[in-house]
Amino acid sequence: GIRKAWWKEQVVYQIYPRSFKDSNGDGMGDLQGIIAKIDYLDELGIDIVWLSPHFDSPNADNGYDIRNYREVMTEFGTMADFDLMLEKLKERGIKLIIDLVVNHSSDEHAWFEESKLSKDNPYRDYYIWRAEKDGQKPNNWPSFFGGSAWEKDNTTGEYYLHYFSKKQPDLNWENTKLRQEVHSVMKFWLDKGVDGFRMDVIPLISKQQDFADMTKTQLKNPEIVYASGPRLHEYLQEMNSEVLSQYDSVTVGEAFGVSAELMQRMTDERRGEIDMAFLFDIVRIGRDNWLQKEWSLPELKALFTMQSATDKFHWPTVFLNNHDNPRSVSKFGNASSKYRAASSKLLALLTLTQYGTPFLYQGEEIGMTNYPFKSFEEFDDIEIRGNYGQILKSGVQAETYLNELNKSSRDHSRTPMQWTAENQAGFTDGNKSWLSVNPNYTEINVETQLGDTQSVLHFYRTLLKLRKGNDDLIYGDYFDILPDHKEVFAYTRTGEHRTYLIVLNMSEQLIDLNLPENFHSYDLIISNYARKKNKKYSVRPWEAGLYCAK
Ligand code: TEU
Ligand code: CA
Repeated sequence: GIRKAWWKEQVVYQIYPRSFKDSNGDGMGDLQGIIAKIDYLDELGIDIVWLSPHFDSPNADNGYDIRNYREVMTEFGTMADFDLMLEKLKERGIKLIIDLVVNHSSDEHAWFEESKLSKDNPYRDYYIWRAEKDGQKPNNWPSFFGGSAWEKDNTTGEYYLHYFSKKQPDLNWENTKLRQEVHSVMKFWLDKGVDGFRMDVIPLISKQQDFADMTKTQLKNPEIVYASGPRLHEYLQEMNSEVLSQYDSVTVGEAFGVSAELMQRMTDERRGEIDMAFLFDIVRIGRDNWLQKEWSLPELKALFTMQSATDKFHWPTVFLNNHDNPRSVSKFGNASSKYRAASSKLLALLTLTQYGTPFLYQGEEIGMTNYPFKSFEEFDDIEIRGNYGQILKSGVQAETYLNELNKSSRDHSRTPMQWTAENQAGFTDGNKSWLSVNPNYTEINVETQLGDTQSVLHFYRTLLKLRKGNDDLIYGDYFDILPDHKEVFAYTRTGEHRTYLIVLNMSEQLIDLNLPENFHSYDLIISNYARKKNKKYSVRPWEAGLYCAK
């Protein structure tokens, strides 16, 4: 059978600190804000917090550009605040994993400031420098945030590589010294007591050493080329034996640009690399860059089946949200006032009964929705600011682009957490927030939902309780019983003791389901509809039910 592990049985909650809770009225979330909400997290029932970057940073990409890996971002507080937060989390038995962003650093990192001084500086090889080629950039590689992945630095006249913004130069993992620095940063935090890492764009760390131009096809998805460097597995194995194997920790890699096959190699327990990975296939279904196209339920189901069909040496993650993607209720559910609550609960049931470790994202537990962006000025994201000009120049109408961003932008998930119906949603005591609060905060907020036992928040709490320690739901076999149904997602989880049946109507239609005989005697455990119905398996709009065999 499957090897049991604490991180397979627990539920992770991602905090994007700048948008979680502001404690000092400056409009930006901070660590004291998190501390103030630990009771809330405890009562919600999550087990592990994943904290998006809290390190010293000039914030070109909201902390995903680190200036000092051993210091706390001034805006978020001090190391003493961090230590206190960790201690308070531990008191409640909540674990903490932090973001390891080591494909690149900030261009303001001391290593980079040294590196650019001269070609023979001892830190030169901490980054990737190349000379001009025939008066041109070293190759045609693009940056995800617009333009070329190469930036010329005038001090030496050479170019440095940056897959993301030019404020995020890529680190040179070919250099043993650099790898040792990373290991030592990891030990620094593990020794403080953190329980592991979420590894930012980890498959990108090993670079194709021929630095060959990409073909036209490759240029459409450069991440595939970037993620298939020759030494990735070697680096991960080294990191594991030098650092991770010496701690009881958990690691989850962001598998950007990675095929299911490559992911299997990274997370195979026998290989000693990382524990889990985030595949993008589900969260980005129908996405083509900033375009959000139509997708079908059978396609989505096939992805869940694929994830769960791994052998006993792999363990998947389950998530529908994070700080890089729109709000799940707006993408997978129905954010209209009529169905928002029901469909948010349906997605809760989906996320918490699938095969794999669930990762929730702040605000998901109250059904926060996408933000209604009306103009480009309202966006903060460097990805949009960097690509905007190029996209419009290519002939795309501004209106079309804005329309698509209203479905796909990363900023949807970055608006402040909605705590109360008061000014600024109770996120800050000040008069403004770094990114606007979603205008629906008077309706969607924690305070209101705490007082309503039928709320989305209470549904999450109930499910989290139900899942805790339930080996059948956690380790049980996954089976999709209606893979081709276009509206209903129905599957079973069969463990040693029990079989659970999950029936999710992902449409606004009333549907008469013909489920096989053997399911007819199942008992309803939990549903997002209060009223019972006469016919057991007819499913109402966005109805979600968890059933169990007698
Ligand atoms: O994300 C990488 C990633 O997969 C995408 O967000 C990517 O930036 C974009 O969609 C490409 O079109 C990680 C972090 O989660 C993200 O917040 C950072 O901006 C990025 O790496 C750089 O560190
Ligand atoms: Ca603050």
